Amino acid sequence: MTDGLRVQIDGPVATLTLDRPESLNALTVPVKVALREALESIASDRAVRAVIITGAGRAFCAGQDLAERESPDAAPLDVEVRERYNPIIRAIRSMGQPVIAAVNGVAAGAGASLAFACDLRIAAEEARFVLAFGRIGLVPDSGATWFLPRLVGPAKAAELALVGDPLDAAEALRLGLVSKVVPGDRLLDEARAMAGRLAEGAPLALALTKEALQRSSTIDLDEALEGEAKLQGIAGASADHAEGLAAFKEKRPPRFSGT
Ligand code: T3D
Repeated sequence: MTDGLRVQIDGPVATLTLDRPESLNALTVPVKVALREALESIASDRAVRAVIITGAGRAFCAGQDLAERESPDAAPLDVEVRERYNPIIRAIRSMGQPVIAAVNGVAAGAGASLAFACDLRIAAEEARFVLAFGRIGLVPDSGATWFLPRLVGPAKAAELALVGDPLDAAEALRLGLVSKVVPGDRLLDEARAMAGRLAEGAPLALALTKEALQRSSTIDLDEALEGEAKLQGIAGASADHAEGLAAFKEKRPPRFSGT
């Protein structure tokens, strides 16, 4: 436990729990630093094969801690975004392991952005997403303007970002923003089950798949086809590919090593 963040490693699955329930897990400087450090440390830990991010109590995360902003020592907003928020988003996107947001309650402001940046989202029935930035005269940050149009389409993204009405879990499921909606008391079990399935996959292939999906947003079809060929060359030369083929022939589950 470090300053509002719990890090728990159970075999191949790391669970990061934002843990300041009294302020709906709002993000302070120590939490942001701890979250970034935890993600960077997990990224280089080959034993961890899937990551879950969730929140303690009734919220996932209410974004920037607005009380902290009143401190005379608070950094200018552009500096805070550049130096504290953006590295968290980059860490999630650049790590090879898949990251699941287990959205247990309200995800507001940069808390919503954090969920959008993850590879997969599972929501509790009581979860909701609020692009709360506009209500306090700010613009969506931490990747929200990049992720949201890609996740839900430009028209819905514009509505959510400009009007700012909450998006409930059922609507998030209908839009494809979340993969699954489950009762709150089942959320962590569901997230762990999904993380467990991911952890059984071939780590190199998963990391390369994540890379290809991410690049697809900014390249044309020809570049995507060539990129896939390159990545397939890497995956095809891996011990995990040989193991996958052997397991198929021997009609047994594969045991991937990540090499
Ligand atoms: O550095 C920078 O500033 C730049 C980066 C910005 C990134 C951002 O994230 S900007 C957006 C910041 N977040 C918000 O504006 C959200 C503010 N919160 C809300 O709008 C609402 O609390 C929610 C919609 C999230 C939930 O509403 P509700 O009715 O379920 O709960 P509540 O009663 O409003 O909040 C419960 C408690 O949490 C309350 O404290 P109290 O009165 O019981 O002592 C409330 O003050 C506290 N809380 C909620 N959000 C924050 C917070 N405390 C600090 N910071 C918060 N963001």
